[in-house]
Amino acid sequence: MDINNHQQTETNHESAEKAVRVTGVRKNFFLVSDGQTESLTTASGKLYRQADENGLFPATGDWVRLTDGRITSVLPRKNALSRGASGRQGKKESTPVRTQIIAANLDWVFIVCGLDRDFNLRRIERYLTLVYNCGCTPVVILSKADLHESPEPFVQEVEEISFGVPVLPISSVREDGIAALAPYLGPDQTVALLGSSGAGKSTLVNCLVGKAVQATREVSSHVGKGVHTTTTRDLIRLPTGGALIDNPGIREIAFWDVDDGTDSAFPEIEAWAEECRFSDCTHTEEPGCRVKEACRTGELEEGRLESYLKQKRELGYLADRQTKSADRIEKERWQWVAQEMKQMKKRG
Ligand SMILES: Nc1nc2c(ncn2[C@@H]2O[C@H](COP(=O)(O)OP(=O)(O)OP(=O)(O)O)[C@@H](O)[C@H]2O)c(=O)[nH]1
Ligand SMILES: [Mg+2]
Ligand SMILES: [Zn+2]
Repeated sequence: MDINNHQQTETNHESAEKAVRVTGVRKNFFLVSDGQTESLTTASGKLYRQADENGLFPATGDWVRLTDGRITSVLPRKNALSRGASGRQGKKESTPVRTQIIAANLDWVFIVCGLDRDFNLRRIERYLTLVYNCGCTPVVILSKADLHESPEPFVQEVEEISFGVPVLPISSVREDGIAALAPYLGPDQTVALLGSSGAGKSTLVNCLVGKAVQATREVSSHVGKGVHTTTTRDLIRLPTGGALIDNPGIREIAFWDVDDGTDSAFPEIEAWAEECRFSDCTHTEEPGCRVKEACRTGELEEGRLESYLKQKRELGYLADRQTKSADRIEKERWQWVAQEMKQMKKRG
């Protein structure tokens, strides 16, 4: 999206208004860019109060309206990558109850997975579901390909579970496979990086920018896990004109958005499920279950079915819990969008 298309200036009032993009969120302030310069700003009290109700609080990647240099509203999002907030309610409950926006207005989400101890098909499945549920488009990036003679076997394994999603092996340290990322990084494209700590997200950012703009740190050698080096979500401009949003490593993938059935990380299981004898088959012990049959014949791996059933249980639970408030939020959002359109028309 070209920032100039979004520029809305108002001259007939004393207040100066314009649209800018949020490039970073800190505790008490925001970084915003008008395409030329980045500056620090705060949000109006009204925006904070409204955010308590509609949950629409500026996130990295958001387009926002600045009035007299302060953020007064968030423009409608094309999409948003979100996850259940890991904040606990009370002591014992760790169920996510509030969405936490990772990044907004994305053309692609790079699921970054290292070809070291980070490599895990079940985790990639969970990331794919998360990305689909948020209405975003995934690309799987297998980083640290230089650790192997050939990354090809890994690519094949991931392709078998990702159904048409591009799977690209890269090495940021050797700059191998980087050219294949170009189609996703053109001007006006925004990509968010998602993955566990230590997967190599920030190293990839630095490689694409051509200098060390993000801090990186070695993975702990005894547990093989990252040390949570990146702590903020920042939008970084690339020389190609594209934008990359680097994120902190994800600790656990909790689902939030309710699956609307548009895209699924398990299309083959869902196709077999159509052939089960019972339409509400749970694929556990019912007779005439085509999915279980696929496990017996070796068409489907038991581990993948377990992964599918686990995700289903989580999503089903969340759906019950959220339907009401989600409907309300959606209604409010559309009222707001309609208002917004009217205003924009007025201004010409
Ligand atoms: N061999 C090899 N190591 C890599 C590659 N990319 C990253 N690494 C190493 O992996 C470690 C972690 O990289 P980071 O870029 O800090 O990982 P991150 O995903 O940003 O981690 P968090 O910020 O903690 O979420 C560093 O020691 C990097 O040098 C690669 O392509 N090959
Ligand atoms: Mg990092
Ligand atoms: Zn079944």
